[in-house]
Formats: sequence, structure tokens, C-alpha cells
Amino acid sequence: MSTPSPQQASPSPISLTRHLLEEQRAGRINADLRLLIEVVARACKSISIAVGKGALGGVLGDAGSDGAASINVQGEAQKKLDVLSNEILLEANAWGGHLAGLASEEMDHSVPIADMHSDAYPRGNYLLLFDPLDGSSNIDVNISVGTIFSVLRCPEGVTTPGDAHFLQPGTDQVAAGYCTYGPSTMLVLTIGHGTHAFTLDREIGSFVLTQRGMTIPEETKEFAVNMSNQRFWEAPMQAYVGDLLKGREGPRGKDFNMRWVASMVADVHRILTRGGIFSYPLDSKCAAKGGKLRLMYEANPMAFLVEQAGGAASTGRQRMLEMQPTGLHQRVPVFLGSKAEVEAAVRYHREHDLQGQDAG
Ligand code: AFP
Repeated sequence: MSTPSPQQASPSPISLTRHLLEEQRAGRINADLRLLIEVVARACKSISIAVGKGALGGVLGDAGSDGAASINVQGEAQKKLDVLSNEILLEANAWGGHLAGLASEEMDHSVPIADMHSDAYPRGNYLLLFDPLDGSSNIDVNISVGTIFSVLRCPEGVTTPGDAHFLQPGTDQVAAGYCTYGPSTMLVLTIGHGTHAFTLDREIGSFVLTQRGMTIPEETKEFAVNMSNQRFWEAPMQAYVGDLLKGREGPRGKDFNMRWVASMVADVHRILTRGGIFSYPLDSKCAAKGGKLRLMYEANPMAFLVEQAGGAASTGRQRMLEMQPTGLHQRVPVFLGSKAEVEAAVRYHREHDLQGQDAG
């Protein structure tokens, strides 16, 4: 058997650590942000192990005791894995020295690092926001779930950040990503220079770069929405989806397919991989809250990833990343994915709003 020459040998896999070091050498991130992302990735590996054990790990089902469900700040029942994932992320990030504060979908308020432990840890310059386990109502039926995170800078001169310091528009994010716990565990990351995917090599316990520069096709024939909410939608959404459903005979001139996992990470991962539009629009059930999905933990990080992959993200009326947040747990309508399709959805909203103005 002949030994392959150096030219023939397949290139060595690029680990997340090596990728981030190369980004640091290229001047795109500093050492602190690199280490922060590595800590988040390490926490995601622990969550992946817990999720992967399923029923054998004793972690399925609702949190809470004596039959009483535990309810989070969003008014939703917490799963045991929601609580565990939150604890894993908090614990992993407390001691690194890269963070000034943390905020989680599962906690009422943000936490400054110094408050987390009686023995003080060094404080860094970044703010980390995360949804520790998005799509967790899918856990008990063994469908993909994920962790979503977003990194902001702590404002200059602030040593003890409070909720108000996290209220920065998505354009200020310095990094964002998600980890999807599916057939394989994948970390998808942006630091503002493209969106890259890493797959967890379970044998060596390391994330390996498997797709550099993910690119969302501009056009699509696939949409993702919870159709059971149709009758509660606003008029422009009714009109937009109505035209998608008319297919080739309708004004859009093509047949559309529909997919809905009800786990945002899984739906967005499909769109980053093969295109599509994901939407959770305003409906009369969630209108009072502003929408269903959370701006800071879901919409903004996903919008950053999608834009960096050549796609678009909007509330239907405004570019998502330009929204000025007003609350840590603020909710928003979401349209994201293939650029031309997001623009089409936005057009239906604009035309409807203009007609309303003309009539008024
Ligand atoms: P859970 O974390 O409570 O399962 O919610 C998941 C989610 O926030 C998002 O990941 C899904 O896209 C969306 O909600 C699904 O909502 P519906 O259950 O209304 O379809």
C-alpha cells in the first residue's frame, strides 16, 4: 500500500479553537471574545451530552416538584433540561473573566458577574444573552432543540451592568450563534465575518469546521410558519400566505412547500442550509405582548447569522437588527431567511399599511 504524498493527504480538520485563533490573528476578534466563545461552546457540549442521554439521564419532563409546574419569566412551564442548561451556561461563564454580565430567557433579570458568587471572579467587557434550550417543548418527543446566544459589549465605564445596559440594537452584536442538538450537534457562529458551521466530533469532543461561509439562496419555494394560527394573523400576513398557497396559478407563479419543526433553531438551521423563509408573525393571541419570539435571545442573534449568510431579517415593517429594544424579554414578529422572500413578505405589509393610510 502506498503512502499518500503530502499533496494527496486530506487537509487536517479545522477545530473551532484553531478557527477562532486564526480570526484573532487576522484582527477580527480579541483574545477575550475568542475565549468567551470557547466557553459557550464548551457549555453547549455539556448540554449536548445531557440532551443526548434522553430518558436514561432522568432529565426529561417538567421542572418543579410535588406535581406543581415551574413557570419561567415568560409564563411558560420549564422543562428540567431548561433549568439544567441554564445552570450549565451560568456556571461555565461565571469564572472566565470575559464577561461583565449575563442575561437568560429563563431569568427575570440580568446578573452582573460580581453578584454570581461570593468569592469574586474577574470581570470582563462583554455581555452574554442566551436562550439556554430553545424549542424545549420538543424534548420529550426527541425532536431537535438548541441553545441560542448573543454577545454585546458592556458600555464604556459601566462596572455593574443592569438590564438597561443590555438594551442595544442587534447591529451592536459582536458575536452570535446557536448550537443545535439533533442527529448531530452543530454550532453555527458569526463574529460579523460570515456564518460558519462546526460539527461536534463526539469521539474527540471537539467542534470541527464543516461549512465555511454558509450562504442562503436568495430565492426559495419553502416557507415555515405555524399555519394553525392563520385565522389570528393580521391582514397582510393573510394575504401573503394566501398567495403562497395559490402556487403556480397564483400571483407568485410557483408552488411552495411548507415545513414547521416548532423549534426555531432547527427551522433556521434548515434555512441556512437550503434556503426558505421562517416567520412567526404578529397574531391576535400574542399582539398584546408584541409577538411570540424574543428579540434579544432569538430574533437578533438569528438575524445576525442570517444576514451574514446573505439573507434578510425583518419584523415585517423594520430591519430586525435596527430595532431599539425596550425590554430584556421583549417579543417581536419575525420574518427571516431568503432575501427575496423576506422582501416579498415585507412588501405585503408595506402595501397594506399604505392602503390603510390612504383610506384614513
Ligand atoms: P418552546 O421553547 O416553548 O418550545 O418554544 C419554541 C419557540 O420559541 C420557537 O423555538 C419556535 O419556533 C416557536 O416557539 C414554536 O411556536 P409554536 O408552538 O406556536 O408553533
